[in-house]
Amino acid sequence: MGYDDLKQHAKDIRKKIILMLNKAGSGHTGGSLGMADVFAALYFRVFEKSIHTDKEDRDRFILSNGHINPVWYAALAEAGFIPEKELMTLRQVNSRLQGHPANIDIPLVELSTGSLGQGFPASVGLAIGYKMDKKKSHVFVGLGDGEMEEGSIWEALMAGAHYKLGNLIAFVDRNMVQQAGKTEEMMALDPLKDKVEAFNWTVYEADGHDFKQIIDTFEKAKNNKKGPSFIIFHTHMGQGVSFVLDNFEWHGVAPDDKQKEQALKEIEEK
Ligand SMILES: Cc1ncc(C[n+]2csc(CCOP(=O)(O)OP(=O)(O)O)c2C)c(N)n1
Repeated sequence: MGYDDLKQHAKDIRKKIILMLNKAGSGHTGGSLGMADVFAALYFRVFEKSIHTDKEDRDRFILSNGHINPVWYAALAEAGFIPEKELMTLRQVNSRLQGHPANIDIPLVELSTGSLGQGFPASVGLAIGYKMDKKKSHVFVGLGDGEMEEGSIWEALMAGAHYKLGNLIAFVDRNMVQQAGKTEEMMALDPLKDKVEAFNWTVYEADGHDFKQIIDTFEKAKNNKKGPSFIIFHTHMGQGVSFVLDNFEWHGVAPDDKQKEQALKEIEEK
């Protein structure tokens, strides 16, 4: 699939995020919009058929920063794994689609997450299992930069390198903001690349809104067999919608009806 098609999918994913969050009346708009390009690339290029199977040794994906699940559910609907109209049940009682990912019969949702700092260590465990069983499959795990303030993230980094997990690819949404402010003001992470390299991971950096860079970087990480890979995706919270852009106050706020209309217009025109 070419970059123009990917752009169209990312646009559709962003529109779905706006529509589902407006209907729900609550949820995480900023981070979800910011990762729409990475998720379009994941589901329409990077994973190809590797996770689209019920085989035990499929590639696995875990969303450790579970609060941005609107982008995941929108991508799953865009790729045909969940019915599009089900998106409008987000956060409703008895819906499969709750405010954070729940491993309750939703295709490709491997683990319930949302409590920050839990998904990444679990992905290390999965990768150790695949390595012990000599499987060729990969484990992918998405993180938030604010999430990296959790101590368990650094334990997982230690373990991933210790066990030389060439089958593990972690990527972080480096949007420089978190729930209540800028990451560098709340708990500085930089120099992030140096820190993760010091934990013996191979670290890549890429523009998380550039499809060529996103896909090339995932490709490099897949080919790196000597140990675990860590991708820093430089992104903008709210990418595609001017009044959400880089604004941490949109971390966990849903668009009202007027904001929904403006957001859909801007996404369409971009
Ligand atoms: C253990 C735990 N503590 C606190 C929270 C509440 N919480 C949800 S998201 C978030 C901020 C995370 O920041 P980041 O990963 O940068 O997300 P972004 O704002 O970029 O979407 C917090 C504190 C949580 N879900 N889990």
